[in-house]
Amino acid sequence: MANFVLYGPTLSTYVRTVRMIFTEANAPYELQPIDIFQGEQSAPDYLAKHPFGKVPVLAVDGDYLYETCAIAQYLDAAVNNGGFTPDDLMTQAHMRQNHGDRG
Ligand SMILES: N[C@@H](CCC(=O)N[C@@H](CS)C(=O)NCC(=O)O)C(=O)O
Repeated sequence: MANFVLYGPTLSTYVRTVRMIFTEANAPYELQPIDIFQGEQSAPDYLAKHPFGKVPVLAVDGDYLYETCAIAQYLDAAVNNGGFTPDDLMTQAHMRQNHGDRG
């Protein structure tokens, strides 16, 4: 299995979405807290991982993914054989629709 590092604070609902997938799939990962109240997401080394300075970021064997929906879709396939993704296309679309960005 790949080496996963999740960047972000545990108080973030977006970060929690990704943590729930790891937990439900019983897949190991490392959590790297990012203090968004101290502006750590705006540091140059973090912006190299996420050009818009948001959390979460998922590192997969040193390659970086951002946007929770993209991370969730990748992770479900990578560690859970797509078990969290409905077979029905319309249901899939509603699942992704409900995760739309509100901020
Ligand atoms: N569209 C992004 C939204 C992520 C997002 O808004 N994260 C918030 C924390 S919950 C954040 O990074 N806030 C810090 C900031 O905006 O500087 C995603 O789906 O990952």
